[in-house]
Amino acid sequence: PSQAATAGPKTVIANLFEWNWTSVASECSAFLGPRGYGYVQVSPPQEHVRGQEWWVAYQPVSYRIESRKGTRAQFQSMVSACHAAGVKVIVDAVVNHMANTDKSGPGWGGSAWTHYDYPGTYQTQDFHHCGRNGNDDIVNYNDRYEVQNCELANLADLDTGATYVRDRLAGYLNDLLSLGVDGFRMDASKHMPAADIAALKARLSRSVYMVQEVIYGAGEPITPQEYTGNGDVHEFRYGKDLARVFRNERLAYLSNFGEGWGYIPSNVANVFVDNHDTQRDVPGTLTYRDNGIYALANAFMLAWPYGSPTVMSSYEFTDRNQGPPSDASGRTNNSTCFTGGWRCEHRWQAIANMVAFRNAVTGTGVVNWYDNGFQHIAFGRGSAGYITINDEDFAVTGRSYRTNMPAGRYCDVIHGEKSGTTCTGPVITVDATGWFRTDVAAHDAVAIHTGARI
Ligand code: LM2
Ligand code: CA
Repeated sequence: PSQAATAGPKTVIANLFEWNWTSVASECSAFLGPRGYGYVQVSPPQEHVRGQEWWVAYQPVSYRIESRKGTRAQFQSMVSACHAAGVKVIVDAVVNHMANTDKSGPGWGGSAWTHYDYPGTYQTQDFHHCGRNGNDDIVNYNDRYEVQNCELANLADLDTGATYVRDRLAGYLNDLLSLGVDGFRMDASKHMPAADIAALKARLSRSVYMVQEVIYGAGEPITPQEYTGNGDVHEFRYGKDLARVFRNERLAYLSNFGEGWGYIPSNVANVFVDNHDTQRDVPGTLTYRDNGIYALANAFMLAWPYGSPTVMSSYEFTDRNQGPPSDASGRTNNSTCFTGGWRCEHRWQAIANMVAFRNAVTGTGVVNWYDNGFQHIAFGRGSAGYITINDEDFAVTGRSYRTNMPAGRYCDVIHGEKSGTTCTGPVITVDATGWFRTDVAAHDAVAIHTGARI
């Protein structure tokens, strides 16, 4: 059954972490487009060091579009397939650095390289050599110069202030734009001055969506706010605080979640419950391993009008370095959802159907907030949608909820798919005064919106 993508701009991003290009192409037409996702974010496409670990992708050795995830031709047809399905493509752009000394050449596609020497691309003078800490590594995050000029995990740090380096990086980004790419997730943005990113942006052949990775750190001199002039910024506090609220505090506290919590302005914030780093490295992060609670947190994110949301899609791992399921020669396997380790959170019913909810409620504010003081909350979005989330250990029964929605019969999209005039799950009836009555099981939710009226 298909949940038709509804009115409103499609702004939700699906992060298909480490998926190969052929699989991304299929997913755009089979699922992301039809369900209303606006963007797919893909892992770094440039040539990288060899190795099984996922993080080889974050060690560029050349700007050939040739990686474990596929060839340039496969990348190109992926972009075309996604566009045909109405899905834009965001590339994870690694521009702060090249490789480190863990691995040695040649790269995935055969390019020769050694530390600080990438023949035809960069030589030693194109890198910062910050002269700190004995090995040029970043140690002190309270020192702006060090964070931006020394080496992140020993990765050769590009002199992004230099004209040659800026031109070369813009050449890479413009090559991607020539292949039809729509946006960039700027990796390690905190490690580059905002002005250096602005200089890259000014060299782009057309305007694109940009989201910068600047991890908020309490008391640090480099802040997410100083990058908002270039475009969106990941608001890392959102997923961290949301996990704490779900695990240890009260959902009732979420009534002013967002700017009220000191975050960057909503219109420049990109948010997520987890990303590829936090799911591995930040204790307490909500991930696919939390199953139903993870789904509830994502449903809340998609229903709540702060920032633009990214839905993570993961493969299972037991070791933080473990790469994606791959064949004997190291090429990433096709992603077959729910088997072979591919968890496909973006397809979970309670998450996927809330994408259409978000599209349907675009431009509306929160109305009719309710909470019980603890783990049961409910709110509407204008006259277009309503959700109630019950994270108590007990069911909430016999309650009625007040919406601003038109009277009618709606499919509960947390548990059902609208198919024509029927719903495969519970049907919710909103009466002439806007009220509806429903039970909500423990650790569950009920959501309705005008795109799923039956
Ligand atoms: C990022 N954002 O700023 C990415 O989101 C993050 O995933 C990247 O780290 C990082 N910056 C660099 O692009 C990953 C991974 C690291 C890995 C690096 C480079 O989290 O563990 O570092 O990619 O491949 C690896 C080893 C690490 C070692 C390092 C240098 O895992 O143990 O540290 O190489 O040898 C000494
Ligand atoms: Ca840097």
